[in-house]
Amino acid sequence: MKLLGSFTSPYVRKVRIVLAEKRMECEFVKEDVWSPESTISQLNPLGKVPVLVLDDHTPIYDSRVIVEFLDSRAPISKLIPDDNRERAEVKTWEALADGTNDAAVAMLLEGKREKHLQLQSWVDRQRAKVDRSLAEMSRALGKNTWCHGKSFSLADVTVGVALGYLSFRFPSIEWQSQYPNLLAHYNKLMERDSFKNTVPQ
Ligand SMILES: N[C@@H](CCC(=O)N[C@@H](CS)C(=O)NCC(=O)O)C(=O)O
Repeated sequence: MKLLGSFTSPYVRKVRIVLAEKRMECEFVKEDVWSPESTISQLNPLGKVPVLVLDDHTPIYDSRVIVEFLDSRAPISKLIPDDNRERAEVKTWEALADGTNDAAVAMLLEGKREKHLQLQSWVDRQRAKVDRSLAEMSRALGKNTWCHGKSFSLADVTVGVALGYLSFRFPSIEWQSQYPNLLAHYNKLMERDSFKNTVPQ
């Protein structure tokens, strides 16, 4: 298997963390999707990473499909529950965290446009999504040890990735002081090798 991606993408980091948690070997191939030389669209018509290429050359995307595939493939450290209702709850956490990343990425890309082309109302709309998502993550985590149930799951992976991405790209968003329970959770996640070894850079 080969994973195509970048070291900065939060969606790629999610997959790398899942691979590490499940102790799965996978070659990493650096792919710059913004380069004119990128051939990623031959594997994923959407032109996005991550893409997991299986040994028989079948490409799998996007990150949600990849992590579900990996989780079902190896029985150790199950990250997505089998029970239908519980699985939906964990995947709702994933949708919330991925959506936070979507909004943050949209803000980042808008900020890269020429100043006179940037639309403040668009940035504000994305920022409001980030703010509401952080509030919801904090509320739903409460004083619990894990985001879902009694053990580490994909919910924790995705929330940790989203918080890490905000710290990396938007240090001015001070979620750490606003939501001490998210900070404590993030610090706990950062003790895991899977998180430590995939810090965006
Ligand atoms: N929903 C996708 C999002 C993937 C995504 O947006 N990746 C970004 C990198 S952070 C990308 O490849 N963007 C290139 C583009 O939008 O053209 C997933 O979960 O894999």
